[in-house]
Formats: sequence, structure tokens, C-alpha cells
Amino acid sequence: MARFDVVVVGAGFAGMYALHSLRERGFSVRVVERAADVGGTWYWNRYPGARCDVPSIYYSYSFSEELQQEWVWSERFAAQPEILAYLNHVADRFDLRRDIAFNTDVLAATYREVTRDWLVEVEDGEPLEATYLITAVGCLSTSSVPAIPGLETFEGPVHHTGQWPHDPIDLAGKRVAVIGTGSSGIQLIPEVAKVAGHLTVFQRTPHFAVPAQNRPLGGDELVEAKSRYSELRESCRKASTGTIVFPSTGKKAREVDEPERRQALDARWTYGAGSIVSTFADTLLDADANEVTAEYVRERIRSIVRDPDVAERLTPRDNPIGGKRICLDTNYYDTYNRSNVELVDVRKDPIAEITINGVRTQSESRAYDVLLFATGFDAMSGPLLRLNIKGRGGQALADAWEAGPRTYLGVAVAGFPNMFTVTGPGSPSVLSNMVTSIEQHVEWIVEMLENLRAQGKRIAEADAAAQDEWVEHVNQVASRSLMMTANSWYLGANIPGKPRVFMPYLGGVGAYRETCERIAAAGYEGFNLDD
Ligand code: NA7
Repeated sequence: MARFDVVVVGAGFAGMYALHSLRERGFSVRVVERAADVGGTWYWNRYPGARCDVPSIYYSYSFSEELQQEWVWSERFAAQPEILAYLNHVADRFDLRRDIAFNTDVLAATYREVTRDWLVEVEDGEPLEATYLITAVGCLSTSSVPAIPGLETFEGPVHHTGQWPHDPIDLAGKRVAVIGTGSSGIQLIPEVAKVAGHLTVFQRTPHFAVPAQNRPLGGDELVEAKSRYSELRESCRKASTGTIVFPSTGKKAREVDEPERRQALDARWTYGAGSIVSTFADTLLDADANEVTAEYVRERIRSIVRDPDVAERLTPRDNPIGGKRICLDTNYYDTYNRSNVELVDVRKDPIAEITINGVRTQSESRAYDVLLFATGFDAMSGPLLRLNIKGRGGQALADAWEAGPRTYLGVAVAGFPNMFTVTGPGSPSVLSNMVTSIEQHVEWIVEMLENLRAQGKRIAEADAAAQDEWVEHVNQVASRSLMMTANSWYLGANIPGKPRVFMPYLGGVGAYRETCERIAAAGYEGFNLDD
């Protein structure tokens, strides 16, 4: 059986960097990846319009000065093909593929108490043994397709945005249905509308979207950023979202008069990106303050969408703005002014079934050639639970997390020695620039393994009491935010039966990094270390 110091699961941004860092420090590593190549999220989410919502200058690795200087981003927000090309470049440049087993899905990962190591069983391959298990599976890699009666009977192609085929799908002139209007749907819909003969969008909850204001990155802008890249990266590491955003006014919404309010919101609407949510200091803390920004966006929707009835259906009223992840759009609302686009509100007219040639709602049957699901993911805990992990005493992670994920710092789990979860639940992860958070986690984990090695220790396990305290802290920070009141995937609300627990840590990337550093400096406080 092949034996390694570390088995890493996943070859996206996190797994690739973990491999590089560990190898540089002399650990033997094998990465297992279920896809045929590197890229993670950017390998799978190839749907038309797929684009990052963090500026490309910041949504990239900072660990290599040469890499960040040589790579040329063409747009403010990079599209999926460019990010995937970047990750392929990284894989080539650092010769990563030789230690990655592709097309290798993990069936089970089991901690063996006698040998004090991990056994990783994979489909169609030899099992692997390793002292340490690092999960780098991403937060949004388990697609969720709703169980709609009759789905299996549909005779045309059916695709989910998170598992988009590699060969182009011909949508020209076709009758297309898109189900779901979160970030993925909002990016996909304008692209489909341009080519489809007819597009029906099945919407359950309207989401708030603001214009991305994407644009080509002028040569000067990139050159200027590169000339002070280390300073920009340092700011990202300290920032609460791990990226540089349009700064908040720092004022409460009700502290400013109407002209100043409007001017502040206009500035952020024109600038683009999600910073509209932080225009005022209390947007996510006070429901009345939240209404100020929410109403501003609602007014914008009404001014873009010509049919008042459609505009009203597109207007979010159920959730505070920012309660769900704000979507960045390019011509999303304007798409509903096209004559080939129709919007169905499935709360008023629920989908009853999918038939061999279409979708039947309670009031109407419509025929389609293609069905596209943009229905999201079993987020954060989903990708970890599908690994079928068993820890000390044969306890399944699924059982330990029956009432929702519990971790220490989002990086370790009591009862699961020598397992580390990159951007796991309980860390800032999806509330941040993922690349900043991934680098921080990987560096922290690798440093810990080096420390263990230097001390002649082999085992690190989160202490149950330290974990309880961390979970309590994560919940307490979340309880202050209006994000707790939205039915979002942050809370698992999109998956029927999933425990309602706020999974990411809202304390901010900068403060979280300081906590992790303090814990490391104190000899990995909250971990039980053993020889
Ligand atoms: P999201 O944000 O979870 O959006 C999924 C969408 O699919 C959302 O509009 C859901 O409505 C809708 N949905 C889910 N199930 C159904 C059913 N059964 N019927 C109708 N509509 C349904 O996933 P995305 O992929 O868009 O974005 C995920 C993240 O990726 C995003 O936040 C970025 O970080 C990148 P709902 O709102 O639940 O009523």
C-alpha cells in the first residue's frame, strides 16, 4: 500500500497550494482529485457567464512573487476560463501534477487508532496510508439538484451549473428552462437569453444583485497593482473580507441625510462589486438600516425592468440585503426586457412535475429542449461529509456533526486526530476572498506539521472543550448579524433536513488570522499533542 506523510483531498486552489508547500518542506504528499485535472470549483463550474466576484488582482496566489508578477489578468473580474488557465499555469510552473492522482474519488477516510494514521480508500485505485489527512475539498463542490417528481423522465439534456459539461452545449434557438436565481443563475441567465429561442426562468426567491461593473484591466492598472503587490496582499490579509473593497462610510444609515445617503449608495452602485452592503456601518446589524440599502436596490430594479409586474416579481422582500450572498450581475435585470425571456414565480405557481418534454407548474405546462439547474450546493459541510470520514472509535463525521458542523477554528475536529480542514466550517471561508483564506489556512497547517516534526511529535487533535468554546464564539458573533435571519446556504437552509447552523465565521479574516497566530505562538493551545 502506498504510504505518505500527507494525503490531501482536492486539487483546487487549496489542494494545489497545500501540495506545493508541503513538498517544499520535505513532506511526502499525494493529492487525490475526483476531476480529470486541476481547478476545483473552476474545473466544474464552466457554465456560460461563470465569473469570480472578487477582483482578479486579489483572487490569486500571493505565495510566489514571480508568479504574481508574470501572470496577466485581462479583466477586473476574471471569467472561469481565465481562472482555470491560471491554475493550469500554476500546476505546470510548480510541476504539481506528478503528485496528484486524478479521476480518483474518495470512498472513505478512516483514522486507525492502532497505527495512528489515516487510511484513504478510493474508487478504482489502491488505498493510501498517511499520517495526516488534509481536506481541500472547497465549500461549494457538492451540487444540489432538487428532488422534483419526474426529473428522470425528461428526454432532453439536463445540466447543473456546478457540473457543467466540458463540451459546449448547443442552446441556439432552443427552448430552455433555468431553475434557480442565486449567483450562478444570475450569471447564467443573461448568457442563455442571448442565444436561446425562448428562456423561462423559474424563480423561488428573488436575490439582490448589483452590477459587477466588470471591465478590461487596463495595462496601467495592472502594472500599478503589480508594482505594490506585497502591500496590497498585506492589506488583504488584514481586511475583514480578505480583499480590498470600496470603504464603508463608517456611518449609520440614519445618521446621514437623504442626499448624502443617495450619493454614498450611487457611488458604490457605479463602482460595482458587493461593497454596497457595507455602505453604512449598521446595514447587517439593524433591520431599519438594512431597509435603506435594500430599498435603494429595489428602486434600481424598478428603473431597469420595464414591465412593472416582472419588476415586482424580481424584487427581493423576504431577506435582508447581504443576508444571502450578494450577487454580482452583468445585465441580469435588463435581460427580463427581452421578448424571449419569461419569469415564473414558483412560490405562486409551484413546479408540480417535470415531464418527458418540459415542466408542469400547478397552472401550466411548458415544453423545453434543455433544463438547466442553478440550484446551488450542499455547502461547506456537504463536501466533507461525502468523504465518509471516520475518526477515533470509528465515529463517523456525519454522526459527530448530526446537529451541524462543530470544529476548532474551522481547521480541526475533536475526535478526528491529524485531520485538517482547509477553509472548513467555523472559519471565515466563504465570507472572504477564498484565496486569501486558503493561503492562511495552508500556511498555518504546514507550519504546525513542521512544528510537530521538530518536536518529535506525531499527533495533533483538537481538544473537545476548546472546540466547544470556539463553536460558542462563532455562534455568538453570528447572532449579532442579520445574516442569521436569511434562509441562506450559509445556514444550510437550502438543503431539506440540514441542521440550521451558521457555518462560516463572521469575525473577519484579519482578526481570525491573529487568533490563529496567537494559538500557534502559545504552543497550539486547544490542541492535544502527542508523540
Ligand atoms: P444558491 O445561491 O444556493 O442559489 C440557488 C438557487 O436555486 C436559489 O435561487 C434557490 O432558491 C434556487 N432553488 C433551489 N432549490 C430550488 C427548487 N427546488 N425550486 C426552485 N428554485 C430552487 O447557489 P448558486 O450556485 O447560485 O451560488 C452559490 C455560491 O457560488 C454563491 O453564493 C457564490 O459564492 C458562488 P431559494 O433562494 O433557495 O429560494
